[in-house]
Amino acid sequence: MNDSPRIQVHTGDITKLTVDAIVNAANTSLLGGGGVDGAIHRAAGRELEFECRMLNGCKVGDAKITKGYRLPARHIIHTVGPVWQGGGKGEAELLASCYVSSLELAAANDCSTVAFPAISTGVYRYPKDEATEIAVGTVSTFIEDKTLPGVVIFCCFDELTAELYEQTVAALRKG
Ligand code: AR6
Repeated sequence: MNDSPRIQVHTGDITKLTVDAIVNAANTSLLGGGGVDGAIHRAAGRELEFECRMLNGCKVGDAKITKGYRLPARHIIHTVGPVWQGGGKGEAELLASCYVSSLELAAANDCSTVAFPAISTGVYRYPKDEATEIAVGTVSTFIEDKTLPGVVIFCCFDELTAELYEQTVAALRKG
C-alpha cells in the first residue's frame, strides 16, 4: 500500500515544480498580471501568452488549461479567484469553485500531480485563514472518491502560509 499523503504542503516557487500541472491564480483576461501569474508567464515564456489569447478569457470560479511551455510542469491550469469584498458576494463559493474546476480539468487531462498556489490571497485580498480552510476542505473532499489527481501539493510562497496549511491539513486528518 502506498501511504505517502495525497495532500502535501510545500514552501517555494510554484514555477520550479516538476508536476503534471501547476495552477495559476489568473485574472479574467488570462493575459498575465502580477504575483504568481506574472511569475508563471515569465518562466513559461511568450508562447504561453499566445495560447492564452486563443482562450477568450475565463470567468471567476472557472478554469482553463494550457501547455506548460518552458516550465518543468507539463500543463498550466489557469483559474480566476474572487476579489474579496467582505464575504457577502459569494466569495467562498467562487473560491471553492476554482479548486473544483481546476481539479476536474486536471483529471480530464490525466494529471496525477497538481500544485496550487494560495488563490485570491494576494492582490485579491481574501483572508488567509478562510481561504486555506476552503482550499484544503474542497481539495480533500474532491480527491476522497477519485483517483486523479493522485497527489495535490499546496505550494506556499512563505513559511507562515505553509504553517497555516500544515495546521489545516493536520486538523482535517484528526477529523
Ligand atoms: N509561487 C507560489 N506562490 C506565489 C508565487 C510563486 N512564484 N508568487 C506569489 N505567490 P496573487 P491573487 C503567492 O496576488 O490574490 C495577478 O495580478 C502569493 O504570496 O498572485 O489570486 C493576477 O493577474 C499569494 O499567497 O494572486 C490577478 O490580477 C498567492 O500566490 C491577481 O493577481 C496568490 O497571490 C490575482 O490575485
